[in-house]
Amino acid sequence: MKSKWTTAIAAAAIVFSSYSASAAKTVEAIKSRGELICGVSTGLGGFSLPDSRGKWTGLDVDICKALAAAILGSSYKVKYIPLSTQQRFTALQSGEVDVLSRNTSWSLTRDTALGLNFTAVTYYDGQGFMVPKALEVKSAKELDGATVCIQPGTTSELNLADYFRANSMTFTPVVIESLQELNAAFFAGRCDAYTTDASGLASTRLNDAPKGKSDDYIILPEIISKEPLGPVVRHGDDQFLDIVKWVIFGLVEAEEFGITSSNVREMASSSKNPNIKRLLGTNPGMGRNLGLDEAWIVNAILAVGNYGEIWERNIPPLGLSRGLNKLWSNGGIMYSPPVR
Ligand SMILES: N[C@@H](CCC(=O)N[C@@H](CS)C(=O)NCC(=O)O)C(=O)O
Repeated sequence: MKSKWTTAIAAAAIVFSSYSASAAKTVEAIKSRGELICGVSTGLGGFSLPDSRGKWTGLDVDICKALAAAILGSSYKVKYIPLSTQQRFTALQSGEVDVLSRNTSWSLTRDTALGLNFTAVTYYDGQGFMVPKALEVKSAKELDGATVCIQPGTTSELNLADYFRANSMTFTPVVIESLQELNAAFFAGRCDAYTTDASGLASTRLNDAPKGKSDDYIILPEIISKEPLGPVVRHGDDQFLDIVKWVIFGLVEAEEFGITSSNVREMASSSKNPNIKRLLGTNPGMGRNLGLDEAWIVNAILAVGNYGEIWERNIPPLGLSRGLNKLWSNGGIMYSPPVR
């Protein structure tokens, strides 16, 4: 007769083997199609925006490129799928995209009930308000009775209601799913205020206000929430979750060690620092642990640079400073667990 333990171990083994069978699915699918499918926004300058020839740029896009470089050895092997606020989670759940890299805030409900896993934070943000200067409003506390432009299915929508309730104020939401239509409505004066992540406000003010009119709008000083933005994957694929998480950490770690797109090759061949040798695969093991080539992070850094380079290329043009997104060793909270 089988002991209780043998049965328990056999049951655990079945669970483990079926789990590991499905665990490699996303990476296998990416490798066999030769392309990473990345869900991005429909167009938010600094994060993900296509140019007239369909070339995507932005911080969220650079994360997709880094992932493709780490998994496939080329940052060009990415297909970008633009997704609205409402489409994004369904697209990920249904398998239409491998990863969602789209200014998406980490929250408990999204991380559990939606069947998704947040991987790491690529941008610590918070929600703010933008108003026309002509309104002469100086603080969000003066917005009682305002009409507020907002996209559905966002944390912004939920925080807005909480904030107004907590401050005993009322508002009328103008909810529009299409970003283009929402922006058009706001800049045509249909709303007194526009609310979303502070980064989104800066981007919208700069890129989407009518030509020459950016200065007619101001961003109010209040930040009413925490919005930790980062890539999201589906539940049930630990290897892919690990890869996305550690590629981001690896880019942050590279910044901490002073590894850049221009010196990474030299660092890989001549650095004596054991931390750098491990990260760059000169001392093998980390790539193997992730199920990737040992050059995983070298390829990612060559393609997009370290986290600081990604930041500098995309965010300062929006007029934003690094703030919380500075490295922990530099007064911020951007921090990678050890690569070892
Ligand atoms: N971080 C918030 C808001 C993110 C969000 O989607 N913001 C809008 C307004 S800036 C946006 O990016 N829209 C882009 C689009 O619809 O393509 C969330 O995850 O819910």
